[in-house]
Parts: sequence; C-alpha cells; structure tokens
Amino acid sequence: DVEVLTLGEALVSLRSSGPLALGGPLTMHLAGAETNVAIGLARLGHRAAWVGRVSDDELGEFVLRQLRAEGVGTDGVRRDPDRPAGLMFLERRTADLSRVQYQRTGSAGSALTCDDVAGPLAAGARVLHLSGITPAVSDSAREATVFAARQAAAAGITVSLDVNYRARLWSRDAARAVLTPLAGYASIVIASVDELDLVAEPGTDEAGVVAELLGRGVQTVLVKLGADGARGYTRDGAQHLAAVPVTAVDTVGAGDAFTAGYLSGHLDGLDLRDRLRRAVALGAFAVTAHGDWEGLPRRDELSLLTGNAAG
Ligand code: KDG
Repeated sequence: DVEVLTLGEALVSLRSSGPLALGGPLTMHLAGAETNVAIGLARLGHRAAWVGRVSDDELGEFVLRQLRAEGVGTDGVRRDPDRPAGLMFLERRTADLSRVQYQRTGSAGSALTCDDVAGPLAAGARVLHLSGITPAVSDSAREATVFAARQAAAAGITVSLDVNYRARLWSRDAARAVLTPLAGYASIVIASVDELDLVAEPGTDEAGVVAELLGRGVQTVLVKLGADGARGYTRDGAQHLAAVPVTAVDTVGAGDAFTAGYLSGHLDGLDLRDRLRRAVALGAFAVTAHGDWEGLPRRDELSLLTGNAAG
C-alpha cells in the first residue's frame, strides 16, 4: 500500500556551472517539487508514489528511470504522445546566486487532468502531498489538484500542501485565489514566511495566518525559516527548531527535503518536535549537496549530520 501519494509535473533540469548566456556544458537532472518529496520519502524507506504525465520520448524515459531507480511508485504515470517534456534551466549565475528559467508551457506534465489522478487516488494512501506549483501550470492541472484534494479529504486521506510559490508562473493574487481555498482541504500546510499570506487575506501576519488556518481545520502549520530552522504550530501550541548548522552549497530542493522529513516523521508517529527535527535534518542534507535530491539520506544515514536525533 502507498503511504504517500503525490502528483505534479516532473521537469528535466539542465544545470549550468556559470552564466547561461556564455553557453558551456549543462548537466541533466530530474527536478520537480513533488518528485523531490517522493524521492526523499523513498530514500527513508517509505512507500511513495508519484502521478503525472511524462513525454513519450527519451526525456520521459529519463524521468521514469530516475524515479524507478529511487524506488518511487510510477504505476499511475501516463505517457503523453503529443507533448514535450517540461524543461528547467538552472543557471549558476554566481557562486551564491542561481536563476531559473522554464520551458514548460504546453508540456506533457502540465496537461495533467482529473482523470489522470482519479485511479491512483481511489487506490488509497495515508497522505496526499500537493504543492502550489501544480495548480499554476495549467487550468487542467489546477482542476486536477483541487479534485485530488477534495477527494482525498472526503476519503479521510491526510492532505499536505506546500505553498511553493513560483513567481515565474503566476502572480501572488492569482496564487492566493487558488491556494487559500485549497488549504481548506489540508491537514498540513507548509510555507516559508514570505508565502504565508498566500493562504490567507493579504497582509495577515504569521500569528493571524496560523490562527486562521487552525480555525479552518488545518492540524499543523509549518513555517520554513531557511537557515533559522522552522516553526511548527498546532492547536496545542508552537515549537521552534533551529536548523542544523552546515555549509550550504545548493539550496534548491531544501524545502522539498524538509517536507519529506516532516512527512516521514508523521508516518512514523513521531511527535511534532521530532518531526521537525527530521525535517530540518533532511533540509541540511539537501543544502550541503548539489542537486535537488541527490544528496538526501537513507534511513541509516539520518544521524550523519545531526549526531543522532533525527533517526
Ligand atoms: O523545489 C524545487 C523545485 O522548484 C524544482 O525542482 C523545480 O518543481 C520545480 C519548479 O516548478 O520550480
């Protein structure tokens, strides 16, 4: 049985080691917020599955091979014969500054429909994980995301939503109009500080957003603070956990790693503090290795960075 089902668009990421305008070698990686989460969970031994559309060519094959190699379930994946793979260029502009450029309009992944997700959802899962990226990529993907959240909530599946705002895909107002109602289906809402007012009235402060979400039935609100760790809120109170002090080399994917760690702790029945501990541990692994997910730990490696606690 699947423990965590997730859906969205997987991207082929082409990474440069210098300014893109100068050309030079690009390396090919699998990217995508939801596939990153699924891989993080699978590395820790959880049964994770991903649903999406991939192109029916070598790039789609690459996405599927990577997921299978990481032990992520792909039974629900559809191959789209008419559309290309979505691409992401990740430009290392300077040592400290990365920039993203997408070519994903009209991609196979963005053509996701309600019909694509209905079967895998009906098969059941303990958790459905969604990100705020999928509803931004097309009308049909937005409908599929909302449909999945509604179906899962009605079936008693725990819905987790990572706001994951992508300014290159939609405006803050457009995002808020979709993500605020979507959060109403979620038990777990994850956001960085600057994303909080995308699931509440504009201008609401952290305490206000948290109160609003908990009042709407959300069980846990997680606020990612990057190098300052994270705060977790439930009706029983708040916890702050410091980040693991490490040297960051690549922060892309850190939020997805954090989410995978949190959900792993949730599945293992840990309390809030220990869930957060595992979440920040995975975040630390993600930022100290290049690539979105390549550096994520297996379960027996969890204690490497933290000395003990996250295991
Ligand atoms: O969280 C990392 C993601 O941003 C990256 O893998 C690509 O899903 C992606 C996106 O749409 O930006």
